[in-house]
Amino acid sequence: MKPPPRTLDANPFAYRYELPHTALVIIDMQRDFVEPGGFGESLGNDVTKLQSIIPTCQAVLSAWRQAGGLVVHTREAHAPDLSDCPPAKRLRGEPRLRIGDDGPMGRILIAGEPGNQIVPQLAPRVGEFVIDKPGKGAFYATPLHALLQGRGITHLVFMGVTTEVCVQTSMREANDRGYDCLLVEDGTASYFPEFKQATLDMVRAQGAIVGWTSPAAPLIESLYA
Ligand code: C5J
Repeated sequence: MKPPPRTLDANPFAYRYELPHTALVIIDMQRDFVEPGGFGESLGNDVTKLQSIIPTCQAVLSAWRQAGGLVVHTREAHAPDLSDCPPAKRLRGEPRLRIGDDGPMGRILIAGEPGNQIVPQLAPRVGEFVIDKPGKGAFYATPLHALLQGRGITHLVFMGVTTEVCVQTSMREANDRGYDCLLVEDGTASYFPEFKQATLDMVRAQGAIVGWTSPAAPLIESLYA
């Protein structure tokens, strides 16, 4: 028998989803962005802001796994020969530490390097999808859309970092492809709290123009309902 739809209190109004048609997408919870001693911190960012969401992400992930939902993890990752990294992307940003350079946890944003791995607290499990993406968005130059379409996924729940860069870009890409998206407010973070707040406001403005937002608690409650 088909499981009933689930509903939770969200902003700007209730979010309704069916678990078999919904995927949890965790964006770029990689050691280089989140951990002390990584790329993010070496650029002068306060990584405690990103670390603080790990327990919330763990709680949602655990409830999602228990409910049997599809899980997708992404990593911002380039090929070692940088063939998938446009020079414009590499040349912008901090000149002393560019994509492909040797950083504190291996080559910056290169697939397979220690800093490119997902933090151990949120490590992917067998059967979960891990998408390496060369862009900020999870759909650009990746098999994500085909994978989701193949599984009948119509709704996406987002968590991860950073809110205004890779999370927001991915959510906008998903919205344009027809997915109904929810962003977990306390499951996402930015090095710049004002950018996070602005993103939450932009996403849910004008009747959920990009999607919905909600704290983790009602989402978890809906999973256990
Ligand atoms: C992500 C970035 N993951 N800020 N990357 O947001 O460059």
